[in-house]
Amino acid sequence: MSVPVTGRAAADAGESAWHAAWLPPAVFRALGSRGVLVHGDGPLVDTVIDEVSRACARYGGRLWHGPPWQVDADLVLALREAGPVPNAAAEAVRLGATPAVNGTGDGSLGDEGYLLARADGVTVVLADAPAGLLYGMFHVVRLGPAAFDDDLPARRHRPALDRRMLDHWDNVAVHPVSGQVERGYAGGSLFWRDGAARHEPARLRDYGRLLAACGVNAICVNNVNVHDTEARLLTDRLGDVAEIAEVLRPYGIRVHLSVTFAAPVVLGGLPTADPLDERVRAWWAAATRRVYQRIPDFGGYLVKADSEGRPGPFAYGRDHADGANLLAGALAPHGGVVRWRAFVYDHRQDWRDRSTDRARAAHDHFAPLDGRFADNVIVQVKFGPIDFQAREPVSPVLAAMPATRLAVEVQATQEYTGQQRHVCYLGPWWSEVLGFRPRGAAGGTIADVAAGRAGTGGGGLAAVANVGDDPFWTGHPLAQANLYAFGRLAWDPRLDPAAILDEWIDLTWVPVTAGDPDPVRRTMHAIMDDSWRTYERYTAPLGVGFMVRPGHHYGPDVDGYEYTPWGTYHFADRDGVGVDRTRATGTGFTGQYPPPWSEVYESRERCPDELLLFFHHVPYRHVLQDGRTVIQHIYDTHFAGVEEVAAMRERWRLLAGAVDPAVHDRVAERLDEQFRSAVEWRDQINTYFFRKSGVPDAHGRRIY
Ligand code: GCW
Repeated sequence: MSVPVTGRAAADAGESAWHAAWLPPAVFRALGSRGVLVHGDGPLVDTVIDEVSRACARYGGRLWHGPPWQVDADLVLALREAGPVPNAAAEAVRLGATPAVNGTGDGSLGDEGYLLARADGVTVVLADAPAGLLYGMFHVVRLGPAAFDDDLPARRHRPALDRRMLDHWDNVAVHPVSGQVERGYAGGSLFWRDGAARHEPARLRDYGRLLAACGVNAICVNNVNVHDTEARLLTDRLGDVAEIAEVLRPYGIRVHLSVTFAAPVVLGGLPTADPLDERVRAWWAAATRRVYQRIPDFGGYLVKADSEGRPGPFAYGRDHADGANLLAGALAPHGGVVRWRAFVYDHRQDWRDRSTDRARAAHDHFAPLDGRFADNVIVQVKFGPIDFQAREPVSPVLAAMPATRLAVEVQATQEYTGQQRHVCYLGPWWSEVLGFRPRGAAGGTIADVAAGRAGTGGGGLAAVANVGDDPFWTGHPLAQANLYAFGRLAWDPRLDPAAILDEWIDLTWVPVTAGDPDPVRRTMHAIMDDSWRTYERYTAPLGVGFMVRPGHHYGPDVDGYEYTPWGTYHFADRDGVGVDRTRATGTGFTGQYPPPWSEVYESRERCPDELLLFFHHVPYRHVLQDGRTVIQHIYDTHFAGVEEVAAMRERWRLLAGAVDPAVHDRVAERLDEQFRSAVEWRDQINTYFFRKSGVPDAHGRRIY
């Protein structure tokens, strides 16, 4: 029998308390059993050498990095600038002389790109900068034995997005409401515990390695809600940030910090944080200079301002451009950026007031500011207009600011998608968002917006991290795939999410005995491929969103937010449900889109079914494009969603004995909870709408 297991970092690190996630030692077998020549120097090259030498020590290969060069290499990893490569095949590739790489060989590879080719029985990775060599090495690892096939095509690889960032919502001090990690479902923080830095470089190093292997190159180490203790990371606790930067630097990861806009007041003792005040400017300039003295490659600041009660420029009669440009000015001399979040709305709305629409808020605030932001400001926009729901339209802000660098923010931590108790593979959802064309078929994609214009670079992709000190990193072991997929989609948004899942499976679920890995692969796909849609089926219907329990946001509560100040309503009554966001009779939100979507969303008939209740209030017997009534669709999807979860659970049960028992137990326990929760969702949603509408299920199934 084949016995795939996840490897354990413990195998390398002695008594580590965490599993390896992807990259257990066994995935280095193909590379580690060969002759490998590394040509070039630098800190990141040292990381490559370290990886290769450990793999070779384990699997009997050889590593050369320096004379004498009597080298019989199967794999050459070389920096082009290091000069002639002491390997004829690789040198020919470097000179662009090998026919196989004509047309790919001498183009620019950038700071992170690489050329991967096969020539005369040698696999060659060439890069112009050390990060490219590291990414190229991980590519070879991903390919496994196929990296050494003679028909390996020669190709240049460069990331589509320059900035591929994880935002940790980790608090230094345990917050009375949000805890150690706000919206964290994977235990404590990797960086902080009970008010202090953890000082655990071994695990952080492993984390950096996982991130580099999927392409992440930036991280923010603290929550965007910056409380008192965390504010001081900018000043007297800066050493803790420098320590994290030190550990992650060998993996090409630049550290960023969330700062409070009120810092000049709360840390600097100034009477004001007014962005146009000279003393305030001077304070930020000096604080930022000190940051760069400690952390020369510091990435920049992340700011949540005038949002959900955080301080910001509004208090001084200034706008978001004034606020962002203040910090941009302090960062510019050092090459840093400010990432200014567009998640700004009125969280003290009166639910009786039908004229205020939370969906409109980010566009209302930010679109008029287009063109006013400094070059090193990135406006970071949540992918949807509300808040990381399992279904929302793409935010119209992303089509409204052509003169601004925009970053797209997604949420890997599963706040609204099952909190890492439910399987919900988000690759397909993010891929759909990134491939959306806000100006219609002839225009660019959201990924193009994140990539930015040539020359300036865009804001890239950011995800709220889903990782903690849990032994499986992400609480639910299968939620690791979301982290992996995030990095890979940020590198290449056109990748097929199912193919990404294959990569993750190959790199994580390694057979320890020769045997057929297919049952594991098939089961993973059967459980995960469609799991986001399954989650959507048994939760809030047809794009209406929320319906979660207030506060913690887990489990169903249809009216939980209906009479609150948060602006997330569904307006169900005896006749129908949904939010009228049309220009004709509603809040006018559809008008924030360019054509064709302004017209498509405005029309009840043309609006895609899955977003109908986001844009329209319709009668229960309204007939969808799929031919069913809204009410029957609600019943059908909720029954189907639960059945799908039951099938997932059964599939997983059959893998007992074929995967590491600790992983199997953890997933099984989570699937039990997912099933219980899905049943609760089904019964509450179906019962609620049956009681409101009085319309029975056409199939006579049990509704309470
Ligand atoms: O959805 C909300 C979350 C908050 C979060 C906020 C944000 C960090 O519930 O926990 O705060 O979004 O994105 O700023």
